[in-house]
Amino acid sequence: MFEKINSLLAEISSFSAKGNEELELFRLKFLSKKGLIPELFEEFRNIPGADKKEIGQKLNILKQAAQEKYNILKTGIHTADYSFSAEDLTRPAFPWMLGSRHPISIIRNEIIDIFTRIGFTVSEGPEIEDDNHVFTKLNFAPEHPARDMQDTFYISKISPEDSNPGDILLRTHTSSVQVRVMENQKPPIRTISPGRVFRNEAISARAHCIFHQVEGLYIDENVSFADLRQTLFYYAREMFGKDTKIRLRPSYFPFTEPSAEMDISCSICGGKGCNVCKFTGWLEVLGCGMVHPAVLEASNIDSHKYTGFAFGMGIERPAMLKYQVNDLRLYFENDIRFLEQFRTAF
Ligand code: 2NM
Repeated sequence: MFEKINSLLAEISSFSAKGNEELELFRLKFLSKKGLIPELFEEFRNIPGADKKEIGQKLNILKQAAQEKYNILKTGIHTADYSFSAEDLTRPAFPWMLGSRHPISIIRNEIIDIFTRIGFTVSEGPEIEDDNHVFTKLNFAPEHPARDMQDTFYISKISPEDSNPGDILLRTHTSSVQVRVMENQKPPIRTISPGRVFRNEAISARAHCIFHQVEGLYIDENVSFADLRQTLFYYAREMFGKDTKIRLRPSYFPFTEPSAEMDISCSICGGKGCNVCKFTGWLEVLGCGMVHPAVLEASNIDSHKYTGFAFGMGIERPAMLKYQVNDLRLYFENDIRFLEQFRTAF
């Protein structure tokens, strides 16, 4: 019996398991009810009294060794699985933090997507501009109030009264990009220009000195106000939902004639009247009109052959509507707690 116990002890101490299956076979062989160790305890009953004490001690040592081996291998296999996956160099790093787009970029990309689907290109231009591209070629009169230093950030201006075309300023709208497109391309022109614009305004929850615009321009032979209306109707339905209604109200801009402002039926209450639409059922979303012949001629486009429409809209306001943001300043502070709430497509 001594020899038997010793050889089992040797077998147990040199045993190692490659996986849970081998370990289970070990348990069945030594420790289970019908295993070798309970069997030895059964034999032990018939051992003569003189040897009983020593063999009993030895048996207990054997049982302990088997149980300890089993416990160690059980946890060991668990750790071994862990380290295997930790050493798998094809695994991505963990935790894998996904970034998020800025809400202004999400809306801008949606607008770009809607217009590129119907053949518009995207054009960009400088944020630092000259007086010519921002005002003069867009039919702003020399004394137009938008040129005033109280509205426009001038980088160099010879004198506040002097609207010298050489004056350098921060663009107040992205129409300046479209002037550059008209100077450099021949009709047909179908383009939108998204970008940052700058106006000298006091910063508050509802106004900021930097904001974002998308302007659109379509020039060809026989472009009509009906084309303008249907294009913007398409845009409104894609952007705000297929049941959206539009209405056009007469307005005035120096660069378009006639000019209009477009309202959509309130996307919050569906036109019934609520806080957001101030109980009118309508929300103002953009300005538009037929490009003024003087604007076409200023960039050498024959206004007798070609007509066009143009429109301009801010991005901040629809983004505030869509995401229920009540303070414009959040868009510019880049607080991570704000930005990480916009994990979405685009
Ligand atoms: C608006 C409203 C109406 C506009 C005009 C032009 C250009 F360059 F063709 F003359 N671009 N964008 C325009 C027209 C912008 O924003 C409220």
